[in-house]
Amino acid sequence: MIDVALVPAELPENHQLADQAVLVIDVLRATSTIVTALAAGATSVVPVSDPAEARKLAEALGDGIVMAGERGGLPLPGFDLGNSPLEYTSEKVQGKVVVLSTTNGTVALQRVQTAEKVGTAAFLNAAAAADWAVQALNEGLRLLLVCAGTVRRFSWEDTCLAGLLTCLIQERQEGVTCSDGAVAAVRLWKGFNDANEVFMLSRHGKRLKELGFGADLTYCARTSVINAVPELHNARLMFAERIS
Ligand code: 3SL
Ligand code: MG
Repeated sequence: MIDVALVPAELPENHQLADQAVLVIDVLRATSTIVTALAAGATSVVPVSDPAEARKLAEALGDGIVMAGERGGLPLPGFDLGNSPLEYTSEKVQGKVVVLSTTNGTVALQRVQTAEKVGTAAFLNAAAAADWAVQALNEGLRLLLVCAGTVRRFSWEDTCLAGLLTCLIQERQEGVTCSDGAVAAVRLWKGFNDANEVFMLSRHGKRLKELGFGADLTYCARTSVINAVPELHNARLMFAERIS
């Protein structure tokens, strides 16, 4: 079955996700940034919820670290990069470990660490994420798509991607059933032609535009252009094929 948590509050209280494969979705912008950083050659991305924790971890890890993240959409003081995926060029992140702290996306990632498998999805890697999900289902795992939401509230764009992923998974695997959350996500997604249209109605999309990040929306709307899935291993996200 494909299940969708429309907000992280739907996750089990005790965080027990042992028999599940979880795809975390924060289209605007954490999971778009994560997949972009790895595609640009970062060796891993370490998601942390708290900026102070990010500073401590970066100190402990030593050289080759990029401290990154946002609060209120804006770069954190003293950090090397913000949370705009367009900042993550190979000049800045190639061969580096990115320690990333964001308001919603990295917090959701920390809440699902007990799952058997954890990956991240964005429109950018939608087709690869659907393949990853089908493989997990074939391994006998239950599948949960977790929408990171915006400050604990429902997020339009994350739910639309959950809908697209559900459609792509069903195209690849016959007979997969859906929870009510997954059905709702599909209905929502089917009302749009593409991610650009989704972002035009999204409250957080509008906010990012006001903050001057309109180009991020155009970039994050690109669909299935990165053919890889960041996967969590030992608290670090790496592309699955780079994990030995
Ligand atoms: O909340 C998050 O994880 C961020 O992606 C939010 S923002 O788009 O950088 O404002
Ligand atoms: Mg978001």
